[in-house]
Amino acid sequence: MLNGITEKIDRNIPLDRDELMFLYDREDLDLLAALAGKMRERHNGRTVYYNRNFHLEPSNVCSHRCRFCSYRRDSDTDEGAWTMSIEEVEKYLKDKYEPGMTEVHIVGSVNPSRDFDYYMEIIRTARRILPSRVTIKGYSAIEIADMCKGAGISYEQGLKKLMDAGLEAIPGGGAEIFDPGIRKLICPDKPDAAVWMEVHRTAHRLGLHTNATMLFGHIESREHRVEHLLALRGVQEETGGFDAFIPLKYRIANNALGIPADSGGIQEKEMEAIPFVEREADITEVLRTFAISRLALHNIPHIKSYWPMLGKDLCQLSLLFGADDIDGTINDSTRIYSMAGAEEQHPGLSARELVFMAEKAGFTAVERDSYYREA
Ligand code: V47
Repeated sequence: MLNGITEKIDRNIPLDRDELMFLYDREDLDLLAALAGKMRERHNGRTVYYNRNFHLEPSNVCSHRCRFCSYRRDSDTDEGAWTMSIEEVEKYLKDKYEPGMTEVHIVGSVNPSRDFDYYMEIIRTARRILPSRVTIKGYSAIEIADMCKGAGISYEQGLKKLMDAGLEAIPGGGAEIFDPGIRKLICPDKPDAAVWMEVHRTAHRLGLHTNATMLFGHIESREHRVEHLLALRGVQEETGGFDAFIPLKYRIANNALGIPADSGGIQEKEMEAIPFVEREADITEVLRTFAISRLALHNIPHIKSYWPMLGKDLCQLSLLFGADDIDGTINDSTRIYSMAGAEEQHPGLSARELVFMAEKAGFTAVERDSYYREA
């Protein structure tokens, strides 16, 4: 089977489910590195992309009870909850923006006390405050679906309004794992895969650039991951609108999925029978998953390795397993991953440090904008 697989990779023919599982289950990581390296080289040569960016997280109050999330709070009165007013958003943007930055990444949450206009006003404010070379990338497909539902408008109408306000790209969040059985166990009230995909299809039709993610290393199997990748590949075949795929390693701290069901009081009664996660994916599984992602998604140009989630070392190593993008400077502006136990409690790196990471791993660092043009 291996000869056939190598030939397909050389000829850019998509690998099928069995071939991907055959590779995933092999012991020899070095073979996966070599095959994924071949495909990354065809797409991106020896380039590693990075950008100068920061995040805006206007609220962590969210009506979805995703069991993997350490960040969400039920209501504004809970300890650790925050919701910014538009004035606070404006002040935050002015404080965090530094000359040379090219992207702001906005994470929405599904805050039941905020409506479509609040989320639209955030985008409008960002567009007003930030220079035009800063791309506004914001709101996951799930957040957009919920906002549109709340406003009683279609995804197309909602996206058009957000685009009029200044939205230019959509991040890849909310995809989690598409398999309905696993999805029900880890994020029971989140809209399903079909909703996530329909928002992205609509966005692509309207000309928005978007990314895709997969949350892995919890209770899903390798088969579930391969199915997820194949579903994304299918959407990409239809639309060609995904720029990058980001495999997100599940981090275990401070969330219900990482806590034993018998630890008492933390899990809701009806969730007692639900499996929990004892340990995070080890380094070999993470690298394997990067390689398989690169190989499965022959039609998505970039594989992003997100250092605030993985830590710098693992991020750097993943460049040898198919990743070609290490995201950005971040400027200590995201809390989702530090709250879930990621190594960097105040994630921020200088552009120099990102270049160093890429070059020490044997690649050429290129600063990009949100559309992978040289910045
Ligand atoms: O959908 C939440 C994940 C995602 C945990 O498009 C967790 O450039 C691990 O979408 N452990 C949101 N992961 C983040 C996201 C993203 C990140 C970086 C770049 C881009 C991009 C998009 O974060 C969620 C969920 O899958 N997440 N909690 C956790 N405990």
